[in-house]
Amino acid sequence: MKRAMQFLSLPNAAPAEADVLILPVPHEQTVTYKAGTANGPEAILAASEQLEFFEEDMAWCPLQQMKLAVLPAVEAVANESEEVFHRRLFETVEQLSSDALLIALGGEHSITPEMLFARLPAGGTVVHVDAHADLRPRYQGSIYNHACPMHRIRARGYRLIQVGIRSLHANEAAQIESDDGITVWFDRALQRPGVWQQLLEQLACLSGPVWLSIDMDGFDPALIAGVGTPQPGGLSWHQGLDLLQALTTNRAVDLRNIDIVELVPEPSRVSEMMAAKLVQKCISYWGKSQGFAQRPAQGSQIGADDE
Ligand SMILES: [Mn+2]
Repeated sequence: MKRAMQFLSLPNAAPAEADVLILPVPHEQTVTYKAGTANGPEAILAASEQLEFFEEDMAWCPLQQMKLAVLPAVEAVANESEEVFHRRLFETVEQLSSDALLIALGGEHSITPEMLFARLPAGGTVVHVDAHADLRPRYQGSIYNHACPMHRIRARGYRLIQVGIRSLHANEAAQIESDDGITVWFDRALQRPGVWQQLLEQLACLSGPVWLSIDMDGFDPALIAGVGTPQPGGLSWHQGLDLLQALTTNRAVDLRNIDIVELVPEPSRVSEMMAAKLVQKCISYWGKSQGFAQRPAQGSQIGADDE
């Protein structure tokens, strides 16, 4: 039996008591270019062993105050249909504590809709970082293809803010043009002076429940080669953190759900390290915004060897 997966090598808290839940979803069914995203969650968690407990931007050790649990992975079983797998993912996520910050690790991007429908049934906004619009109604015969999640999400009425887009079908471009519920920040425009700031201002004005869905190919592949469908251009590391900070410092936003998907481990291990560090930033920025720094030191790190 495989040993339980951990973040920062720390013991897992009881899920009911955890402030942060990490859910590995090593799902890979509809990959179209580079394979390997099924190995993403394990590689990200393994890379996290190399991170410091101290998070330098917020200047604290978030897991001194916060409890974290890595949950058992949700994986497809043999001969299971896509529909049954996604139903099972919905049911698993629906049972998780709604107070905790959920960080789901993919796996391919097709995992996002059911988790969102389970966690935010009353609606909300999806901030979607990606090279691709992912608005196809179906692809290669399936609505569960990794090219389709944002179509499924938009069809249920969630508002979409897409960031870093630089590859899409003409029909997706037409939908974006005609649909007031979708705001797209195309990558080429976003990298011009002033436009990035306009995006941050939009995020600072958001309110209500927000789901942050990060396809790692939204970042520049020069930084992160380990993605299934790389595209030139893309966000810098610091832009990614600016975006996360804009959402976590906005008190009108309830950001309790993040997915980080489409990572494909690669020999240099830079890609999985970047994803692991992004998980740590999510925990730190969110935890700081929730006032955990003022709470007693009873987090997952207590008792762990810090040398
Ligand atoms: Mn993508």
